[in-house]
Amino acid sequence: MCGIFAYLNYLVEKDRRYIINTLLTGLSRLEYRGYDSLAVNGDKENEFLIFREVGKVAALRAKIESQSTLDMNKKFLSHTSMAHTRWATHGQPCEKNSHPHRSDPNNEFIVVHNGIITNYKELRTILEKNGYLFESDTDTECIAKLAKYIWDNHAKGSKPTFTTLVKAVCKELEGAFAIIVKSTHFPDEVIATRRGSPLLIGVKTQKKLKVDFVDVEFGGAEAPAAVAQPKGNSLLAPINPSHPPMQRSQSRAFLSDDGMPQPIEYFLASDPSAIVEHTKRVLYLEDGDIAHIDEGELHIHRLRRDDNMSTMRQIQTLEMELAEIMKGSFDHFMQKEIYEQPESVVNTMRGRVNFDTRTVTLGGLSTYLATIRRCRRIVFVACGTSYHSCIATRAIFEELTEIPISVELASDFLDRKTPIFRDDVCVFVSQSGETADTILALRYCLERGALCVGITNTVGSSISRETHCGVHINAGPEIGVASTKAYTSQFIALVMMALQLSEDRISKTERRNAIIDDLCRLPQVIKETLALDNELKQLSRESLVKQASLLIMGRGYQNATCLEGALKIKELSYMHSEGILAGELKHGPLALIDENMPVILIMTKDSLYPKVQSALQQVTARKGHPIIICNTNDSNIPDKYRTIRVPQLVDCLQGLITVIPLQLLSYHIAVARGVNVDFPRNLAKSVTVE
Ligand code: G6Q
Ligand code: GLU
Repeated sequence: MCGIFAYLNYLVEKDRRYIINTLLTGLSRLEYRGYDSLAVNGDKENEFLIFREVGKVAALRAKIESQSTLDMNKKFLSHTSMAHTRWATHGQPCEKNSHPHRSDPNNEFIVVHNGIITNYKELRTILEKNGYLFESDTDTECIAKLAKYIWDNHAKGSKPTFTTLVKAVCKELEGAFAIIVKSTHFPDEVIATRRGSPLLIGVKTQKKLKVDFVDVEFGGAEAPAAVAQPKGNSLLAPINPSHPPMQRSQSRAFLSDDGMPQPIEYFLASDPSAIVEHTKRVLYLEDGDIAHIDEGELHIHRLRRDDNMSTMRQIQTLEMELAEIMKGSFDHFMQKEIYEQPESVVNTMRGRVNFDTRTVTLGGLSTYLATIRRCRRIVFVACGTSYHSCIATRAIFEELTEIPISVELASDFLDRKTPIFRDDVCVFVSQSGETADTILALRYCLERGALCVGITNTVGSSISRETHCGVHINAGPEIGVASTKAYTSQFIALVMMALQLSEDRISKTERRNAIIDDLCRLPQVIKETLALDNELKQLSRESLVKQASLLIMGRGYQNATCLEGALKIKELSYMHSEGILAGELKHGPLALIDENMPVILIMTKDSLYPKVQSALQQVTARKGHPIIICNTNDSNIPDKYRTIRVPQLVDCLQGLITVIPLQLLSYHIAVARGVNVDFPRNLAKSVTVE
């Protein structure tokens, strides 16, 4: 999700100014990922100084520089420090929710974290029952408190090692995380571990490394179950004394010729963009790796041997320069975000869809479910792409909930002064959560007593704060102005909402199960669709880039795809494009069709397939020659048509797949036209004015 950075110097003297500047520069390389809050700590006789500021790195820098009592010239021969830029998922963007989070006022354990701990509520309940007082609203804080809980529950003389302690903590965590932990009990040591979120280690030495790998170490004390068992008595399984703490092997990679510790610096980060300017020698941690740095040595541990995982971590050389790394191997953020969709859809569903029990739990709605089920109607209000995600899911909402649904463009909704009543439920969908039209519509509905639900990608945004309840789509920061991964995550969040609302309807069970089963397939099916990229790049350059207009037609669940695809084409390539409901063709748009008008027709297998076939005949009868987006296994399409074949999903989810070729086509047309893809003219990422 966002940005972690840590810097460790061992036998390499640095003053506090250098250390803090290194941390701040590291954060600024990650800043594009988030904009929420930052915290930096510098050591002082084994006490941690923590600085926090909400907003850009510059604000944090200014805050630190204003600390007149801070001796920036103080030198440290060895030192460990860490920093974090937060993309809030749990808890408003504010100082108290900034990282690092601590176990207690003495900072016995402090943690920076990327990701989402999905069982944080359960952990927090247990820890609070045991007297651990929380200071923040984040999921992260339970990691620090859990570490102290485990530490406190081991008698003097049988305290766990740092590695064993963190292993015990990780065993209790569910969800995705990359964390870095420091402790006053283990001064100048650092533990870093990951599960589902990236984390890598840069190594910088004055002498050439002897070998280019680090052995993974196994065995040693099995991490104990650390907290309450289901029956609630929170017994701590003491670490079995017959299993002495893990043996420390030599990290051969970093010993100098005479076997003595050598001066070394480590840079830990969630993205190579924060490391590359210091060193190109990096080692990527794998899920489940527990990296322990102590006295200049790096040890990598694992809970247990994993047969299909290497027993060593190669030290690699980063080839890319900083500029490219910010976008990874992609040329634009939009392209990166299109390709992130197999992962972003997983994050949207993480901890919410249980594919085994086929249940959906949206914690943010739980206390309002009964009210929403009894409402008179559900009114969706949004703008642009977010509006299209509502159009895309309107039919499945109606089918599963049997509640009347209306979908409104915020500006028109306000212009009409649409009647809204106390027994209405109004759902506001907004990636930024700051769109002025949508906010004004929200306040209009609040004034009229409706229950207001927010679906946003930005915790702490105006819409997420002013609505009664809501769902965070967890798509991660979307930098490109043209919305792509936010669209598919909004789409999924709304489908999840419809699934949860209908879980009490036995008659819908079979349909719900089919949808949930296909949500499980989604990441792989998106990957397969992304594999069409080169074909689409060629198509855009051969047939579309020079066109003046492009019509995109479909109906039913694909109507929204046509609208969204047309918007992408317009806003990225400045080419006119229009999404047309195929059923409306004969009511006017058919007049536009001739042999020169480019048409894309979406004809995927669903109940409306025959009707879309007749639209195809109407178009071809006027010498139209449409490109057809159809399913891979569709053998009814005559060879004379250019097809874009995509995997089939259940009808109400198919739009998550058919939109991807249109995202890619719009991207390639824009690139071919030399448009600034990430920042198209006249547009802003968040339209905060009416
Ligand atoms: C589409 C654009 C734009 C956006 C709207 C609504 O690619 O990003 O249409 O969807 O401006 O923005 P929010 O979703 O942030 O309210
Ligand atoms: N879930 C944590 C929080 O909300 C970390 C979010 C992140 O990855 O920045 O603080």
